[in-house]
Amino acid sequence: MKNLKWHPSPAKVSAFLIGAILAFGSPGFADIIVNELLADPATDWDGDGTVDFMGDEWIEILNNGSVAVDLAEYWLRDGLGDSPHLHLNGILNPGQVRLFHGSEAVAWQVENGVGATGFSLNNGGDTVDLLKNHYVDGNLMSLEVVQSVTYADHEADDDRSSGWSSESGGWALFDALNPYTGTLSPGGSGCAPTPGVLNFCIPEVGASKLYFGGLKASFR
Ligand SMILES: [Ca+2]
Ligand SMILES: [Ca+2]
Ligand SMILES: [Ca+2]
Repeated sequence: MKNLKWHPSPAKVSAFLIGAILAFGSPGFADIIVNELLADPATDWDGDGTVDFMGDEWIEILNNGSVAVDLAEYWLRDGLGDSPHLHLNGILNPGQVRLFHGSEAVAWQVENGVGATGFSLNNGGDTVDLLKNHYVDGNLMSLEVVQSVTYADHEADDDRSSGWSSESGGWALFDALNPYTGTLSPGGSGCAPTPGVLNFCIPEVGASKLYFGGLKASFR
């Protein structure tokens, strides 16, 4: 690990000691959680004019707690490797979500000299870890896994997202843009992806794409 510029206190940490508080492909129930993700984009989700397998992946983060949280305490990575793919940023108020695109991860990686792989969300299924700074006596010592979400192959097909559903109370597949008719779990919900807004079910594909396009613009 030759370049630690992305680390806030590089001199104090020579390696990441990941405290594995692994949760079960289910919520770790920290206040900050991975709320929804899209691993196989077929749409220009980040709005840069190009559909890109890396830049248009996205991960949505939710503040499920009762106080505002500084996202600079948090990092994201996929299931492989020790190094995070993105250092989060910004203040997230209770009940709010924030969307991070793969292109944002690439930009951060390039800026910090740690490659340019984006989130690297595998289209055959993968795990997304949410990491949090772990301090000892006020010194940042490691990053610990506070939530680990696993998605399956059929969740990572063109423009299908998956995430927590308030309707079902569990992990659900949002497949309105590319309906899933198989029998694997989670099954198709007929609901559209909801990047940048809370997960609720909008089945009308055309309307939802327009609607979220407007919402995304207003959230940025
Ligand atoms: Ca992918
Ligand atoms: Ca794009
Ligand atoms: Ca959402």
